[in-house]
Amino acid sequence: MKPHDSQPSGLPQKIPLIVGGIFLAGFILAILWMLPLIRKVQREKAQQKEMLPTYGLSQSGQTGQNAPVARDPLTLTNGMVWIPPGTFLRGSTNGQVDEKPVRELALDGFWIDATEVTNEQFERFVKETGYVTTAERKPDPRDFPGAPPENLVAGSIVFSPPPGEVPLTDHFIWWRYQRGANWRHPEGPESDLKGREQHPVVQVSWFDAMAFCKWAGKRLPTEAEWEYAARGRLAGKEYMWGDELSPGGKWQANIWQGRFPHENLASDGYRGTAPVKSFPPNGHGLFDLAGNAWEWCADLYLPDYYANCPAKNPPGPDTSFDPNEPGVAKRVQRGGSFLCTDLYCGAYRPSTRMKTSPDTGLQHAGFRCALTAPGPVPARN
Ligand SMILES: [Ca+2]
Repeated sequence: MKPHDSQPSGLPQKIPLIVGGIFLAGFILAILWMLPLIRKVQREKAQQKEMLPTYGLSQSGQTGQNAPVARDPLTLTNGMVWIPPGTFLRGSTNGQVDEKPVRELALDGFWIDATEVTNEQFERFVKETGYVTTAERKPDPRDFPGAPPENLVAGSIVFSPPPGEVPLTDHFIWWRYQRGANWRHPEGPESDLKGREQHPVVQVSWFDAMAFCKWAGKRLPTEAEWEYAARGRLAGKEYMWGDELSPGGKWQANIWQGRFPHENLASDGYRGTAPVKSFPPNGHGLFDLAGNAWEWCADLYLPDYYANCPAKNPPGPDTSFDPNEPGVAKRVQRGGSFLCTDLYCGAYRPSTRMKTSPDTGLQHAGFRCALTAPGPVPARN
């Protein structure tokens, strides 16, 4: 045996070991990098599982300060409207890609609040339960690894219009995180709710909306229920009131007039939110589904859910994906707000879909409740 056969150079033999070592180190580093994200997703999943809607009236077995109050089922429908069972065409052929395909859905009957939940109603819930909303809590450092502690302050997102025209492609230009903004102080610590008792509550996360619903013995509407209710018996119309945005020059919803986001003409009478019922109801007698405040739905958001969902009582997908922000499980919001214009957003259309992280509060977003319960007893002749 030649010496060089028995004593080959060490390097070629070690190459697989070195490559393997580099790969292993990279893998470990990737796991370490991903760990906070994985933990956050796990926490959100656990939280969302805990907050799943209660379909029906049973509220037993809850303890603690956020326990729902036992209520007489007859009082639950106070201020609610019965939406009879039926079929409707969901989606739009001329909207965004996630509004397609248009499909006929069949829904059971259900109750839905005639208006958005108001500040006065939300205050009663907070007084009775001591509930603290997401925006009032200090952000968990585990959700924001690397963030300086001084930046981890309770707050929420407020509209911050620029002085002049800006490209409409970057919404970060007109939104900012405001320390101390929450449902009691929608625009920040200097603002309050005086005179806004009948305005929709805003700056509430999906979790806050779910907590309110539990307390009230209600639930959030599914996305299908919301659109069915919003269409108000009008099939295939562009808006909830017909095909014209402001028939006869009369505004039908609290939305934006002027050039967005710097010119707020308020020709509908309101620069921000309006008291609920300030605009005409739709065909079901429901107010402000279009505009005023966005409304949380129960569903997770999935852009292609319409193509694959059940045709009867679709409950929403069991997973979420937003191509614009992969990795964040989002919930659906509907109806647009006082910030929507035909030049931007346009979400006062009944088919427009929005998706938002469930822990996010916004100055223009609230909710209304739904309820599964028997319909009204027909009047005797
Ligand atoms: Ca609304």
